[in-house]
Formats: sequence, structure tokens, C-alpha cells
Amino acid sequence: MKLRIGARLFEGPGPFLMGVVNATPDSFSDGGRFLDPGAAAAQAERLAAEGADLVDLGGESTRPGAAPVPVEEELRRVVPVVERLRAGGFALPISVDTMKAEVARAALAAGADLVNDVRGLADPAMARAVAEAGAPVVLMHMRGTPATMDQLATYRDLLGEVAAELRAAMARAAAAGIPEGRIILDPGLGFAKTPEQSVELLARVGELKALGRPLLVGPSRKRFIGHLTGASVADRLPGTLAAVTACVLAGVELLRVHDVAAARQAALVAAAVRRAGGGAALG
Ligand code: HH2
Repeated sequence: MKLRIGARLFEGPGPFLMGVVNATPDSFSDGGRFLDPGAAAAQAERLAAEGADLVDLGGESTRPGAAPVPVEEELRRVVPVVERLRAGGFALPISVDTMKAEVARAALAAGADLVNDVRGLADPAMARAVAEAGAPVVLMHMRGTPATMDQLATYRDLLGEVAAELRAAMARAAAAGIPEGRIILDPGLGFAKTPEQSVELLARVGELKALGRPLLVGPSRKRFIGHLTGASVADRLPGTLAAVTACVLAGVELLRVHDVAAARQAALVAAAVRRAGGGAALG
């Protein structure tokens, strides 16, 4: 990949680690821990020290059935954290994980560098906000909204349909004037996917490289790991690392994780194995 995100050029196969900071009361794995702006900023600094390449800051949970957050509340959760980090000289690019154009605009104005839109520009106002800011963007695949997505996990051809729907998101970006070179794609593990479908996406994620854009995957602590192992949310790091390894072997460039130090170790070893095997041979 070759993509500038804020002050940093992301070049080469990576793997690059996006550390998750949820300034929410109700995120599925860390809700309530980083709602206070000082705690969220401190967590971002901690993830940077662990070796994150960028951080992803969110103020609204997207877990299945999560209640929507009013825009004023989401702004209150997110913008002060970006301001605090930038005022303190935080060195890494900041991604804002939001479905709302107004939150994306305010976060970018406060010093965020990338928009992570789990709805893949379903909202034209979001496409305009990203285009006008000249920002790079993550287009994630999902169907519906977090409230409805679990009912929409029906596919005849999972990989084909996810790829076609990501292509449609890229077309929305192009129509809004967002250059293709600013796009990162994400298959959206757990979003309108059953646990079995998330596993199939992990097994075949390398096929999405045909879309020609860098790939981001977020397996961290997710439901499919609990489904396979019986582990509670707090106990899913080993399963997360197995999923990170699978992604890196398949050539995924960016991993979105809560546990950066551990994921970095798994990703670096998997990347070395991939390189030693000739890379492409593994997918
Ligand atoms: N997963 C979550 C949130 N945002 N963004 C991208 N691009 N890809 C993902 O897989 C992804 C995402 C869900 O995880 P988390 O942020 O920990 O939980 P919650 O949505 O409950 O805040």
C-alpha cells in the first residue's frame, strides 16, 4: 500500500496496527473505560507506546442492537479527545470511527486525519464531508444499521456479494469526488455476518485484494471468537491473535485491534513467515 494518513506515509505491505479507543459507555468489550476524555487520550498514548501505527477513536458503539447516539453527545465524546491529543503533541494519525458526517467534519477540523465509516458512505452527507476535507477513508462493508444488520446476514455468494457491495461503496466515493487513492476497504467482520460468515471472510480475505485497495480487518475480541471457543469477551485475546495471523498471511495491510502490543507481536511473526514463503504464495 501507499497512502498518506495525516503526517505519516503508510508504504509497503505493513502490517500496520490501528489501536482502538472507544469513548463510549457501552462498547461491547471496553465500554465505560474511556468515556472521560482524559482516560481516552491516555489510552491512545498507551497504544502508541505499545507500537500502534494509528489510533481509531469512536464515540458510538456499533455492536448489534446498539442504541443510536445523538449527534451532540457523540461530538462531546469525540472532539475533546482529538483536541487534547493534538494539543499534547500526539505523534500518530487519528482515525475517527463515526457514521455521522457532522462528527467526521468536527473531528477532522480538530486534527483527526482519517474517517472510518462502518456504513461505507451510505449517507451522501458523509461522502461530501470526506471529499471536502480531502481526507482518506475506510469503507467498511455492512448491511443496514447496527440495529438491523443481524437480520441481513443472508448471502448466496458471501465473497462475491461483499466484493460487489464494496465496489458500490467505491462508486459512491468516486461520485462524491473522493479519489480512489484515498480509500481503504474492510470486509466488516461481524457486521451483517454470522460467526460462520466471519470465519469464511477471514479464510478468503485475500480474494478482496483484487479490488486494488489496501485492506483493513477488525477481528478484535469479536463474537465469532466466542462462538468458536466459548471464551467471554474479556478472554478473547488468543483467538484475536489467531485471526490477526490469518489476516497477515493473506496479505491484509491494516489490523484494527484493542490489544496492540500482543497483536503487533503476532503480526510481525506472521509477516516474517509470509515474506519467507514468498508472500504471494500464501494469498
Ligand atoms: N469493528 C467495530 C467498530 N468499528 N471499524 C472497522 N473499520 N472495522 C471493524 O471491524 C470495526 C469498526 C466494533 O468493535 P468495537 O469498536 O470494539 O466495539 P463497539 O462498536 O461496540 O464500540
